[in-house]
Amino acid sequence: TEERLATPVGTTLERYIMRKQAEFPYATGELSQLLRDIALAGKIVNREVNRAGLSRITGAMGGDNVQGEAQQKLDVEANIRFIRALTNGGECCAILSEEDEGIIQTGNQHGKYVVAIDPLDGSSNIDVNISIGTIFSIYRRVSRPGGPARAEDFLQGGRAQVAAGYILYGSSTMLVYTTGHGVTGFTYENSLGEFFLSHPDIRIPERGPVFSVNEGNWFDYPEFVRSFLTTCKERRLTGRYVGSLVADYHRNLFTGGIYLYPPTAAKPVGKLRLLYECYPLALLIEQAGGVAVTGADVVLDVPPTADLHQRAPLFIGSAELVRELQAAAL
Ligand code: P6P
Repeated sequence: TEERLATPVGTTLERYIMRKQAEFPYATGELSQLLRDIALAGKIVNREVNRAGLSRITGAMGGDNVQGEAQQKLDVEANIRFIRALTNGGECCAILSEEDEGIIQTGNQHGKYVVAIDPLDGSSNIDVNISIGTIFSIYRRVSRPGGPARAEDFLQGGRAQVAAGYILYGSSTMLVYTTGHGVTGFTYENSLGEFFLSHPDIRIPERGPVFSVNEGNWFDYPEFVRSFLTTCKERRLTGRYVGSLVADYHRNLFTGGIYLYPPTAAKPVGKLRLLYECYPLALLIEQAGGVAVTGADVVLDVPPTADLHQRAPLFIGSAELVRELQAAAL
């Protein structure tokens, strides 16, 4: 019966993955293993993030860590942790990271998947103890197995993603992801070192009370953005802008609302990266019943260019609000 199949809240990520894999007989377990590898790196980064302030206080910054490596900036450290976990896990043949210009070959040349990742978005928030996040996007490779991955593996377009998600290092640490069958949230229990199922089926409200934008750029925004925001204020919506994409996105996912990173004269295609910020968050929001556009166009339908680090404007959140903005952009 439906109840029997429903996965009880409190299940560990491990048990959840195994149960879901059983529902897809053709699944051969590689994607499951890849998600485990990402969760492992998330646990390690979570520990580093929680210690960051202390390591600064204890003067450890600039010293050597346990591997005798120089203490790294946290975003560089996170990058190393995800690369190491994805390399050791064996399922990922290459990584595109916000921290590295080119594709990172892991050496797993028979790995079926590639991962595009922003290891620690919003790292400028670390120094002021604001929540930060990891954003990841997974594709099945299309280049010849047994050889190195190629740019084309990462340039398949947003709808070719087989999975996407984020880890939010906030008041609690959460892993939220989709494999195309809805959005699931797990909360990390530090004392046990486990992610537990806490939000089995996340759906964003059709409309919501929040708009998230940097109003400091007001006079640089296109007219359609200013008129949309003026309407939000006339409706007495609430302005909430953390300045950390994953934190703003995650709050709006639960309260309903819209996050905006518009184009400006200085940033004609905005600031956020298409492959490892806009595409994965857009897949998640569509799976949760929301909408993501770059203005007139739906994010997941925007074709990638050859620039692996290309940027795109982003308007994302509750369907009613985003569609209203999209209509203003047309
Ligand atoms: P601005 C952080 O640098 C980031 O990439 C996102 O996490 C955040 O939403 C945005 O940029 C903030 O940018 O220009 O408003 O400071």
